[in-house]
Formats: sequence, C-alpha cells, structure tokens
Amino acid sequence: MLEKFKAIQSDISLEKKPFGYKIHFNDLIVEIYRSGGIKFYSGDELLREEFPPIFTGKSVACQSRIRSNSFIYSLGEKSQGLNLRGKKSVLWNHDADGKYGPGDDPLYLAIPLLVDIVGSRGYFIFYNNPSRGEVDICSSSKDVVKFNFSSCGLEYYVGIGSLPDLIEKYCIITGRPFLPPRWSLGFHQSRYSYKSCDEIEKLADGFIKNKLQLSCIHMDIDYMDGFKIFTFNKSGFNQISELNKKLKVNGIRTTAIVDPAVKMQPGYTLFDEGLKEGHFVKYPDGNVLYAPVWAGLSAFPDFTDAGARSWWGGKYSFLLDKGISGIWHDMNEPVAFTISGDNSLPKCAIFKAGLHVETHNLYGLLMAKACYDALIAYDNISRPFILSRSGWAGIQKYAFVWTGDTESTWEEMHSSIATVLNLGLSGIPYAGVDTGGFAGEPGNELFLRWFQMSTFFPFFRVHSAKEGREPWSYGQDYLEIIREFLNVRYSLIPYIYDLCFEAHLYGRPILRPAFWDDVDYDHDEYSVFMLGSDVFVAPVHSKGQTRIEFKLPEGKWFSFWDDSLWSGNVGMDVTIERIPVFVKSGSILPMKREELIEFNIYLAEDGANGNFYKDDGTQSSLYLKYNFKVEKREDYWLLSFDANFNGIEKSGIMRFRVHGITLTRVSDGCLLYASMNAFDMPETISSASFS
Ligand code: MIG
Repeated sequence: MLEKFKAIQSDISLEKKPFGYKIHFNDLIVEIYRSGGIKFYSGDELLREEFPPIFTGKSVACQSRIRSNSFIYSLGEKSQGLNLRGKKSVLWNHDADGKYGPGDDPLYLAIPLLVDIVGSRGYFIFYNNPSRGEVDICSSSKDVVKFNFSSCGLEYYVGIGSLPDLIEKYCIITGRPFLPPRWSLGFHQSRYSYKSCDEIEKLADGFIKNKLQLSCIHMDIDYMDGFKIFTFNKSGFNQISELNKKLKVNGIRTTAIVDPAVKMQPGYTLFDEGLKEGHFVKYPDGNVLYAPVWAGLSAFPDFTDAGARSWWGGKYSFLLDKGISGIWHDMNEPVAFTISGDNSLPKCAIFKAGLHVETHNLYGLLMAKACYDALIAYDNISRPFILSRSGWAGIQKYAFVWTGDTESTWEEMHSSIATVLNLGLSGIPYAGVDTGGFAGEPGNELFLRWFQMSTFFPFFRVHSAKEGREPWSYGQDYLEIIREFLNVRYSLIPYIYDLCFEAHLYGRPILRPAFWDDVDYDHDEYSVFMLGSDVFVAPVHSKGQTRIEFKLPEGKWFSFWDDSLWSGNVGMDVTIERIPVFVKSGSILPMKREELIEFNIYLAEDGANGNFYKDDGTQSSLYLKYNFKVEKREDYWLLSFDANFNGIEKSGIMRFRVHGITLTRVSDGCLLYASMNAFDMPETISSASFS
C-alpha cells in the first residue's frame, strides 16, 4: 500500500522544528507537534488541525478542527443529504429492517472516509479502521469533526487536491473500480420474488412482446429450496438451465441472490462441509454460533478467513453451471433476526480476524471478494457482475451496490440522489436504487418519475417487496413512456460504458454532483445530478409537478430532447412524458443507434471534444481509446481523432450526428466538413424570455 502511495507522493522531505517535525509531501505540508497534534496545510492554507488522539481502553477518539466554510461528503451510503456538515452518523453496516427513508442511519454500507472541500479543492481522510464508529461532523461543536472507533487501530491516509484527484487517490489506496461487463449497464427487472421458471419466462415474454429492452432478471430468495444457499427449489426451478438458454437467445440474463447464512441442517452438504472444515463464525468458547435468518437457525461463514473464502467461492459454480450470469449478495451486513437490539450477530462472536465489533463492517466486502475471485477464475471469460448490499472501503473492486430497502415515497426518491452521489464520492461508482422504492406502493406517477430518474443512474433496476412492477402494470400511456426511457438508456450505454472506463482508470464517479465541474454551483444541491460530465439531469421529484426550476452548470447546454440551447437559471413546464435532460455543448457523446455507435457532436462555438473506449465489453482488459476533437477553422470544421491502440483492431464504421450545425458533407470517418454559412447556432433561451 505504501509503495503505491509513494508512487504518487514522490517529493518527500522532513525538517526538525522546535515544536516537532514538519514534513513536505509535494504540496501537502504536515506539522507534527510533540503534544500529538497534527496540522495539515495545502501551501499556506490550514486544512485541518488534529487534536491528539485519545485512546481509552479499546477505543480511539479522533478530533479535528476543520475550515469553517467547507463542505463534507462521502462516509459511504448515507441518506442524510449530500453535504454531511452538521450531521451525526454511525459507521456500522446495518439492515434497515425492511424500509428506510431520508435521514435514517446507519444503513448497509459505511466507510470511514471524509472528503472536505471548498470550491473544488480540499482533502480526504480515510481511517483504515473497520470497527464500529461514531462520526460527528460539526454537529455538537462548531467546526469540529469527531471520529470515535470502538477498536484502537489508528492508521489513516490524507490526500489533497481537486475533487477528482481526491477520489482517484483514495482509489489508489483502497482499489480501483473493476470494469463491469457491458450488459450489466442495461435494464434489470426484479421483484421479491419470482416463484418459478414459468413466471420468469412469462415476464421475459412480456418484455419481448411489448418491445421493451431488458438485460437481466433477478431471482430473489424464493428460487431456493427452503432458503438453503446454493440450492434450487425443484418444483419451480427444475428447468433453470433451459430457461437461461432460452433467455440468452433474446439477450436476457439472470442474476441469483446469495445470502451468507447457511441453514443448520445436518445432511445439507454446505452446512456439513462448513462445520467439518471449520469455516463458520464461533463463540469465544469455540462453539459454532447459530442465529436465525430466512432458513431458520443458521451458521455464518467467516469471510475474514481466506480458507473460508475459497471454500465458499468454490460454490458459485453451482449457479454459474446453470447459466446464471450475475450474483446478488444480500443480508451480508451480516443480518440475523433478533427480537430487539442490533439485528446482527452478538458482540461476542469471534472471527478469524478479530471480534465482531472489529470485523463486522468487513463482512460484505470480504464476501464480495470471495465471489469475485471465484467468478473470474470460473471460466476465464466473463467479467463478473456482482451486486452487493453491504460493503466497506474497497467494495468498488468487486461489486455494484444498491441502496437497499427504500420507502416508496417522493421524499426518498429525492434523498436517494444524495445517497448515490455520496457513494460515488466514496469511490463506489456502480450504484443504483430500487426504482419505485422497495417498500410500499408508489402508484403510477411516482413509479414513472422514479423510472425516468433511474434511467440515468449507473445501475438501473426495478425491484420491490412482493408486488410486481412490470412496465405494463401502469397502463398503455405509461408503457409507451417507459419504452422510450428504456430506449434512451440503451442508446446511452456507450457513453455510460466510457464512464465505467473513467471509473476503472481514475476512480471517477459516474453520477456526479452538479458542482463537479462548476465550483460556483451550490454544493448542497441534490435535486439535480450529472451523468458523467456531459449529461445533466433534473428529475421531477414532486407529485403533480408541472413546472420545474433549476440552474444549469457553467456553459451552454443542449436539450437532449430537441437540441434547443439553454444556460444559467432555467424554468420550464414539464409534462409526464419527459424530465429535463441536457448535454453540454462542446461534448461528443457516443451513443448506440440502430446497432451502430453514433458520435453525437454537441458543438460549442469553438468545437467539441470527446473520448470513446472500444473493447470487447465482456472479458479483455485490452482497449482502444479514441480522442475526438472538432475544431473551428476558417470556413470549415475539422474533426480529428487519435486512437490509442491497445491491442484491438481500430477499423469500423463511425456515424456522427451534429447538433447545433447543419451538416453539408461527411467524409469517410476521418474528416468532417460543414460550411461556415450553414452554422446557425440557435440563440440561448434564457429563463426570462422563456417563462
Ligand atoms: O429481509 O431477499 O434488501 O432487496 O428483496 C429481506 C428478500 C431480505 C432484503 C433486500 C431486498 C430483498 C429481500 N431482502
């Protein structure tokens, strides 16, 4: 880890001072005081002042004074709004017991990472301590941040820089996001729970018949035999292999849920093996710990033990052999049903790596590692698709996450934007929500509005408790709109896939706050969001809303729907068919149209820029990166590209669509001309003239 860090922190010097030491790490200056206090500076600016840590028995309390004008993000999965300043929060992965709404804490995935910025610059601090933590971000004392951990390891990392730098550096320390298979960016349909292959086949037929694009159907716990992990219930799922073959012909895959708890039942192979080979979590006296979950009293694999991980990893082939493409980890906080108190294992549980209180937050992460390692070893062909509810720092190396059991309310729909944004700012780019909310009945309008929003989220799935939410459940008019949004999603996959590359290479989030590229934008705002840096979305998130007002980030923006040009403060009427979506002028968006990749050039006055990553979308780490540039010349526009060849053939057809200009001639994919006279950029429509 240190080696990796040194690679980006090359210029290090140490000076002895009367107060202690002064260390220069490139632009970061650290003063270490004899008292135990530490000050961090960027140049002359004091970023944070740490008070000496307080060790009390097993715990450690860290307090620091931060800048009074800064904004705070990250901490993993939080539902307390975007800016976490003024909030208290618990770092303890926790099953919300079937539903949660805005403000509920803790949730399923906590990370002791804090990003502190003014404008676009600042620092991050990451405590490499997975034990239960309590965080107070300037809530009880002005400008004072407190992290109290129940176990006393004190190892932390601080990095400074711009916001993208911070997330990149954090990902250098904890791991870069994996590159997902391209199919996983399509639409996923799910419910709790399909009861048979027939039901799944009918569902798929519904999509095909209604011309609705679909990539994956998720099988929740009812596919199992008595909720025993790595089994199929024979009555409904005998034909699972045949079903998967049939579905794949239509480009549809399946994902199967896998919970960690193993039913205590002598004769059930998974249980017998785990017991015999000593893979389960124990009590201090050495006896295996049993606690109730879906299948009844169950034992819990100790994923902190490499031996248990590889044993467990070996079991996924049972599902993969039957043609299942994705794995969905649930209940991995881990959850045990309890009558009162924390709904997890008892405090005294012993893991190979330590006590429950110290290792709890690692459970989902290490389960994902077990799965990821097994899946990449399985056939050496596919990139894994793993979806995990819980996790910790580093989960981005292995899995997508979703935000669990959200309430089906307008408030929660809005709040979930902040949750996914903060996940992105915690190094987790591949995230989404149960579209429509998990718990409750959203009704037509909320479901549709949520669907329209999720279209632009990195992970796009409809899932809910019990009641089905098929696109055709909401009447013909809504079905048409849903179909159009599915088409939009699929057309944007090349662009979203490019964002996955940016995530994979630089840790960059896919869903970004509006201030990501515009430091003057409101740093508290989470009613709007960016998909990458080129697409801006203002979802409609109130009931019956007919008019929407928002601010566009700096620059001119094309309406995604009609190419009209906008900037600044916008007020517009909205109908049920659409939500406001814009593309930044000066960008080039790769999109899929009629089986071709079409490069959509959204011209600014001086041209446009864009990237495109080309690879096989499933396996190889080889890729070809194109950089496109459109420049204004005397009486024509020049499109040039360079292709960073990385083992992939660079031949192919390219199609371009130019927005903001009338095209007169396109050459064979290299040069693009349009006469200056044809350039007739529409006037920017200001909110004043429009409203
Ligand atoms: O106790 O597997 O968050 O997505 O449908 C509920 C059943 C267990 C919680 C998950 C949800 C899933 C449900 N699970």
